[in-house]
Amino acid sequence: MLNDYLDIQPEVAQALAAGRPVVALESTIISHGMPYPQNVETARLVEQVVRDNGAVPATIAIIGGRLKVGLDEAALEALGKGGYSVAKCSRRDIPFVLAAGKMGATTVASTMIIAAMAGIRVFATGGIGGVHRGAQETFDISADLQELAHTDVAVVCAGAKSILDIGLTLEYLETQGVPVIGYQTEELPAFYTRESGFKVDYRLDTPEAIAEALRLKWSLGLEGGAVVANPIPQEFAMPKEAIDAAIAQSLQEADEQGVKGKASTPFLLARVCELTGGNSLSSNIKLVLNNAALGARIAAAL
Ligand code: PSU
Ligand code: MN
Repeated sequence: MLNDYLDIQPEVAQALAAGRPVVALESTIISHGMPYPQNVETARLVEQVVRDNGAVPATIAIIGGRLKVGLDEAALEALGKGGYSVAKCSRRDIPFVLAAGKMGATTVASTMIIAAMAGIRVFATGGIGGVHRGAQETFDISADLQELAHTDVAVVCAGAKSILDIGLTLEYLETQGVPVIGYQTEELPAFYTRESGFKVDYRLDTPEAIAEALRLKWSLGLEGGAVVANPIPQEFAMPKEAIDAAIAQSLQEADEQGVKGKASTPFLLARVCELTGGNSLSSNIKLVLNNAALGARIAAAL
């Protein structure tokens, strides 16, 4: 059993045993999603926001041959400082990173897997992986989508970045039976912006309504997760033209440099961040905090 490799921090284990709300958090966003030291500062802040909203945070990573659910200061620092030297770990990578005793930053997919093992149902992050633009040729479709199809964890995010093909991502989720819920919105947000031009499946306006939908889904035996899309607060949103231009340039550079496979998403995220200066980073931090708060309230309502 993989559970033999699971280390649940005492505070998290106690909360789970007592039925108190817990929110899972991922570590790829720390190691690969933001520069140091803002990544570590954000990881700490996110945990604090989860607490402020009545839940216990459980940041997930692979460290020293163990699946860690709940990290201490030193672990957050190591993941943040390690940056790209920390292995990006999705579903397929888990056993190899474990066996090697290496440090692994968990993506949405692998964080969902480990959260589910621990009994955590709600997970908050920035953005999910999806169907990449040009996937008709490259077949680049994130393992996150397949995980959402099968693993019973709701993922609170700010939608999908338009480094992805948002329309195809929604089609894939529909095929896989993954509901996309808009929190107080009918439109799927596109991470840095509140609009994407695409509709969500269901708009729900309270954490309680979202919790009730999830409870029903799972009690009916409808396995799999859900996407809870929470738009970035208006005051932190980026101008669409600036972000679109940066994304277009990043995609072109990735193509010219032949970047593909698991390197693709981190490359695009880093380039968009560089090209938009610090602006996109501060928007990114704000939206993650916003998602952490909603995640905690949904977990409390569950
Ligand atoms: N999108 C973001 N920020 C991120 C990621 C995606 O806006 O940090 C990370 C998440 O960890 C996600 C992973 O699970 O990238 C997806 O990578 P891939 O496309 O290789 O599956
Ligand atoms: Mn990919």
